[in-house]
Amino acid sequence: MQSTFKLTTAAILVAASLSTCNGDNTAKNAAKPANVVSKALTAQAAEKFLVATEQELVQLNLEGSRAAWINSNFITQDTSALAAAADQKSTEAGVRFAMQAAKFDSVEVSADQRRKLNILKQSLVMPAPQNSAKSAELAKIGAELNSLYGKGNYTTKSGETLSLGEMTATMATSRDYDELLAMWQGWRTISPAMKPLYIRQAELGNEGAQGLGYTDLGAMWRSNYDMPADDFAKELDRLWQQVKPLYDDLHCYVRTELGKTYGEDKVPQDQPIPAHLLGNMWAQSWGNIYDLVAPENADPGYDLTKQLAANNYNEIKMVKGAESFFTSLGFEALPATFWQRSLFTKPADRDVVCHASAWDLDAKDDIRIKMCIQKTGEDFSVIHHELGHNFYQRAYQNQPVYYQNSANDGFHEAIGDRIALSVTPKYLKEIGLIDTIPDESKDIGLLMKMALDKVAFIPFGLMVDQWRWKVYSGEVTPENYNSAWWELREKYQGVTAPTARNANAFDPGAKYHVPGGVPYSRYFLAHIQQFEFHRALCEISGNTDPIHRCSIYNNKEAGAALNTVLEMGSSQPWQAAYKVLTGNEQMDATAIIDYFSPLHTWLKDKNQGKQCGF
Ligand code: X8Z
Ligand code: ZN
Repeated sequence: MQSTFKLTTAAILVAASLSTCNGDNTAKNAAKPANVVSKALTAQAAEKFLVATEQELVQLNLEGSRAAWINSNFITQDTSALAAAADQKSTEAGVRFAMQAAKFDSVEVSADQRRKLNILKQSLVMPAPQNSAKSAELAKIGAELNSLYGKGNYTTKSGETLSLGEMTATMATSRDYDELLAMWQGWRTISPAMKPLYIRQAELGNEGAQGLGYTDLGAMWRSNYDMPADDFAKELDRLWQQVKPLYDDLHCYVRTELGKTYGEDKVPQDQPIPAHLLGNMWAQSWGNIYDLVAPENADPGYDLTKQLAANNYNEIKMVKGAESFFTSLGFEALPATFWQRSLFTKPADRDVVCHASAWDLDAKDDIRIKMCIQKTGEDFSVIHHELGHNFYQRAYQNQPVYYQNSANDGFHEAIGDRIALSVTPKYLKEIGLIDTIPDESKDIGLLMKMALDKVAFIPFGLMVDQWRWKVYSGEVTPENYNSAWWELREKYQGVTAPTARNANAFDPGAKYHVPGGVPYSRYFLAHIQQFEFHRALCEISGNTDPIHRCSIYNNKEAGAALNTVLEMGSSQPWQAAYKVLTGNEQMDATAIIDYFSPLHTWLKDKNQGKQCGF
């Protein structure tokens, strides 16, 4: 199920509950429509409608979240049916609320009422057509897609069945071209079965969006950013153009080094990089191949995965470690129920959706994460990411349900990442995970590792929704789903499929957020925003170190500033929240560019005389 954020399909509900990759929905009593929109359309009638709707939303969110939680933690036909039923109810209610809210379009209401009404009109992720057979079909498709992904695995030629977690570990550590290729191809066997469902979901979602007055579902998604939808698309392009020169130099250097490892016949130096060689199943972040591209004489000399093992960190200790960063900033510790109800490890005996997510079941204190944690430095970062969602959810819990959400969806994704940017060598030494802080001569190595994770991600963060927007607008038709996906992968990332793809391949479906129905531009935004938030909070903390060595650990002033923004929820246009923290109302990529500027200079030097580009 889904939620404003989460996953699946449907829809959901307004802000409530959920967050990021998690799910839930809303709508409690679809059988008793809130027909509180009186015939006289006045500001008082709007208020009455908003109050009544708020009560319904609270109930719907709770019901939808519970069904989604159970389904994601125990994937069976029955739990999928229950989750789909809750999702249908939420979605139908969400559509009804959106239609009713639109009736007040030309009524004079207060700014606060207008904001709430607009939120009701825009917040569905997968709106259903106003037809109960179709809304049931849409909810069922969402649950099925989610199950196909959650249950996905690959049986090798020798008969071994591998989970995504196992394949992810091999993608991160193997340096054997053919083994990597087998994993890469193997995982993509899960998605051809999704394609007919996805086609129908797009049709129904578009019909739902059109019923609410949008040209298509992509336009509806783009309208969620306190600016005209077309301007939002332009903003993404503008930000990408700012980062692209840095990305291009990173790509060029990495391709050269991979050519040395695998041979230039396997990694042609004038072509996009084969997608299975970058340390990640989707080639979306490349930190796992750091050892292949580490700058000579500048290696910081520690590997966080090894340090976690050497210090006996198990999954819980990793989560406790991340929690203590937040409490060091002044945030209250997580509630006991978080520890009792979260899922931290992959169960041996049942199917679960392993993709990490953070949940807010009741918009009070029942916050949880669900994650099949691997004891790696990479997952230590993901845990910070997830807890960022949970601390955000708790910070805005006193807002009206309409505003129990982040300022824009990029904020929700940026907060935990921003904390993880403070997991510097100085911090790791302070908590006893490493013994010595590498000196300045190792900065290029530190920056390289971070760039492989963060800069490499940015074009991927952009292309996923470029693809979906084209699907929803009809520019890309089902026959071209896969070829259009790879055209965008090549255009933005300079990454290519390592083998010709079969006619039935549906490679977008092998990325969680596509079957999960989670919009993806939020992660692109988050990767720009987190560096702006980092810069701002480091300044507040009185940091005097170079920005990539700044950690706000233990700094209560920075924590208080962060909390001010989190507490606002989505009560103001995101530009206002942005201003509170950064002083600007417009996003800007200069913070990430400045952060990596020493590395960029180094890369340009290394790339001199090379034929870069793809
Ligand atoms: O899905 C996530 C989080 C949950 S919201 C683990 N992320 C994106 C992904 O894995 O594709 C975080 C970074 C990008
Ligand atoms: Zn997230």
